[in-house]
Amino acid sequence: MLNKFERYPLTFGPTPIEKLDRLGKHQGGKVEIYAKREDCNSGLAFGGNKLRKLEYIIPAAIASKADTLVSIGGVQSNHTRMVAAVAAKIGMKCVLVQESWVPHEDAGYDRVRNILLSRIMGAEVRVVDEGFDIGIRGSWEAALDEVKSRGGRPYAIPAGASVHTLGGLGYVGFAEEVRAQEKQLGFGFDYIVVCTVTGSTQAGMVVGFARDGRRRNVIDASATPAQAKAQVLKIARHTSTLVELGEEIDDDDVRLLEGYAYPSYGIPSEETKEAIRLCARLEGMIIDPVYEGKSMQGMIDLVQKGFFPEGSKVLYVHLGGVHRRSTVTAIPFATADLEISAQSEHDPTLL
Ligand code: 5PA
Repeated sequence: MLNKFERYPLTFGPTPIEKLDRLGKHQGGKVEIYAKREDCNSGLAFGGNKLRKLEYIIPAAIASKADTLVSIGGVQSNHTRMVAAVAAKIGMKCVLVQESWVPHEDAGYDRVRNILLSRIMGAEVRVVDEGFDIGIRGSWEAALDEVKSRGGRPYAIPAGASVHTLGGLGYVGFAEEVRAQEKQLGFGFDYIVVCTVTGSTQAGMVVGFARDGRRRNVIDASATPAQAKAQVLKIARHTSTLVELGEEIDDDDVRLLEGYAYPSYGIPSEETKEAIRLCARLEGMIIDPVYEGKSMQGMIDLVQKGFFPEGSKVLYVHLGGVHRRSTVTAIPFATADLEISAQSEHDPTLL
């Protein structure tokens, strides 16, 4: 489905699928659990899901003769870390807008882990006050304008590389890769469990797997599931046209389980922390408290509830994510952060 699109390689190649035998047995042994290790996909700054998306976006950035990649995320965004790494690798400058997506009290929060790595990789980092939102943001548009006013040539990459017109392609490729691996393995997966926030990972999978008609389960970690679902559908429909899928994407194709994002984006519940410990102790596999901890918690809960029929093969997708909270405090859910901002009308690369 992707042959006609240019791809700039940023990853090692197909990611491994590993059986999580001890976790499966610990959960009662009725289903088989496997992990697709997107966290091990590249040598670029610890890798992760953004690279598959950026592989299809970077050729457009290069063709536009840009000299600066401009992107946005929370203070501890994995995505902005990946954009900084890619900019370094291809020899462009990088400006990152880091918003206050997660309430935090630890003094070093804006100086360590992901944001530190982005600075080390040479990105110009701006920390701003805005709260969580997966849409298009004024602070990001202001950063683009500023690069222009300095005489630079910015290339805009939206949050999570999601509402970029090519943002869904990477995970269409993921689906094709899994299909090829299933052939080698001699069996297919009945369910895929993955975490969604800005949506193009899930959207790409929805399109890539559409022809199989198999059920895929996706765990919301955004805590704004209505907005996330709408964004996944929009990206999936756009991407299905791009790749000439020839099939409609229905509302029902996007299955987003809302029960695990509590208490809010970025804050793990006790159950999320328990899932992280379990996975670490049984498998030595490290997952983070913002994204994969929640999808792991969701998968474990679904196994316990008997949601997956006995004998099912479940593929858990580990999308990467650097462990990023040293302390965790229970902080009330701030509804003021949930306003949906207007979409940009100016940039033709945005959906
Ligand atoms: C992220 C996203 P999508 O945004 O494509 O739905 O992916 C969710 C996701 N796992 C899952 C990890 C480790 C992720 O980093 N991260 C964002 C970021 O700014 O890092 C886009 C939110």
